[in-house]
Amino acid sequence: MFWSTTRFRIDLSRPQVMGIVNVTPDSFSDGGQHADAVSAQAHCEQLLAEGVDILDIGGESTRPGSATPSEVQELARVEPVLRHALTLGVPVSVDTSSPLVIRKALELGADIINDVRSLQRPGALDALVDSGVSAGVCLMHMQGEPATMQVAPAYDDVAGEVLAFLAQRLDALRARGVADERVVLDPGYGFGKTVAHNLELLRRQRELLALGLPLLVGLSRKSCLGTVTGRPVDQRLVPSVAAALAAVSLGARVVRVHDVAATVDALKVWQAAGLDS
Ligand code: 7PJ
Repeated sequence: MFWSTTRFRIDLSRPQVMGIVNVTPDSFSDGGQHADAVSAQAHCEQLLAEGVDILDIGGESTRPGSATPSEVQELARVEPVLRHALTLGVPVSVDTSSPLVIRKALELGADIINDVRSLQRPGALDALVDSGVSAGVCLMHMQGEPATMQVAPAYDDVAGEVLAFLAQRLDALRARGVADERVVLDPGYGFGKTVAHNLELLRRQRELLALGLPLLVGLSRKSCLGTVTGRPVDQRLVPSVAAALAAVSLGARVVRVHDVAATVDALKVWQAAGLDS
């Protein structure tokens, strides 16, 4: 199984580690943006040294309760880091829902658009299609919007509803000529889901393979791991690696993580044992 992107046809027969690069400037410090771009560029190199397969650059914090930056602000954060990342020889993904950022990222040569809103913002799917670039896409399920999604998440059948949503978004992309080989699907752990929803979704994750597309999973440091272990966010390395292995053993082909070195090590053991999804 392969993931077809702008410059790379990514071989998913080995589980891939997508490393998270957040570019969220310190709003309290003037000129912090430049400093943040430089440190994010250094972070890309650090992740590369740790064995990352794909870099994922994001300028919008989608943590629960967070405010959305303007598109221009988001682009200013992402662009210098994206330019640098594109020189490093690995596929580069941009974590964005903004039509402006999608358009500009594809102009610059980004390999993948990773959108937690599944290209539902007005103009987002147009920006992808009109670019003429055969970039990869990650479609993710979210109930609600980041500002309010954790207030009262509700489902009758969490796995069934996530699957139905992803199927509907996949159809929307197919209708615009986006080939299936460019698309991966993501259950969206933590996005409008209680801890019980997340755990049920993980247990039933294989049901999401029904569409025949690869799964990408992000559980790294998420609050459900904090609830299960009682650990604050800076002590969730072990829970995150355990979650990544669980996700891969339940069919995920890409794991989106903060702790690249530890995840790469864990997956080496999983692979050496000849285990498969
Ligand atoms: C995800 C994401 C995820 C995908 C974020 C965080 C919140 N993109 N962007 N999947 N999470 N595809 O990392 O805690 O789970 S931002």
